[in-house]
Amino acid sequence: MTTSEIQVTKAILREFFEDFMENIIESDVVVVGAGPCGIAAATYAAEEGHKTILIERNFHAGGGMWQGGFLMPKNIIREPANILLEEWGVKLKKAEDDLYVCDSFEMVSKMLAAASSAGVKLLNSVHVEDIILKNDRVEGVVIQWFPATKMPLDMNFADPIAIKTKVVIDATGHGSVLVSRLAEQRPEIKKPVGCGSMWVDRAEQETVELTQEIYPGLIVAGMAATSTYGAPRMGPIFSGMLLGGKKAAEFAHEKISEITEEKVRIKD
Ligand code: 48F
Repeated sequence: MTTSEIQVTKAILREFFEDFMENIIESDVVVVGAGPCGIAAATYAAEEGHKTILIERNFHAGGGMWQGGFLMPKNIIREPANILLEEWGVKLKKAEDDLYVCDSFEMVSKMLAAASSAGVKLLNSVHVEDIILKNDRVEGVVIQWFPATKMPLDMNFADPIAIKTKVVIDATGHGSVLVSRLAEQRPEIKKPVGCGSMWVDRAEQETVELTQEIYPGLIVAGMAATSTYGAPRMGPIFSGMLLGGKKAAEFAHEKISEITEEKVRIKD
């Protein structure tokens, strides 16, 4: 049997466009940012049966997990977030008191494997540059190929496209990209202030507490929540991110149930 170049090209195009039309253009949950928080959020949302898209501007997913701390690829987790990682098959070694340590590449790869098994669709190399803000609700996001955003300004005439969803989760990390965009247009939403100085205990707890629906249709989670409200940074420890991601998925589930109930009520 011979394989032609055209067969390879056709297979890529057919699969990409079918997938995009069927699964991506309209979804239940869009998670922006594939760091620890975003991957956890997307996995739990998909496990609830929601059509879930995870968007990452880099070629690779994993965000801050790859570098561990001080560029040393060992990640620290504290109880009870170790249980989440153990469920995804990550090998953890007890470090100090309630702390565990694992290899960064194992944490990233096993979390991504869990996301994929749950049915999450990953759009990588895609930059989310805006939200769709209609009828006092976030209804989707505006996307562009990340390499296109790197073109020199005098050549950058590429318009983006949009995808629709029921709930958007801002898991973009320190930049709180979607909340920033919302704050530019809604005076009641304060501009993200950036995170405070390092304080592990408080930060780990507050990042989870601050994960919330900031506006109808938009949930802010993980480091994006910390930066939005000026809570302390946590440094190289990831439990708050995983627990924040889980909480964001629970909020998304509640919101989708409310939307579905509302639709049924209107129909009746
Ligand atoms: O930064 P990141 O890992 O955020 P997180 O999941 O976790 C924070 C920790 O890694 C670490 C920490 C210790 O716990 O403080 O910082 O909250 O992942 C954010 C991801 O979002 C992507 C970015 O490339 C990264 O992989 N991202 C950011 N802006 C956009 C984006 C955008 N506009 N469009 C698409 N992806």
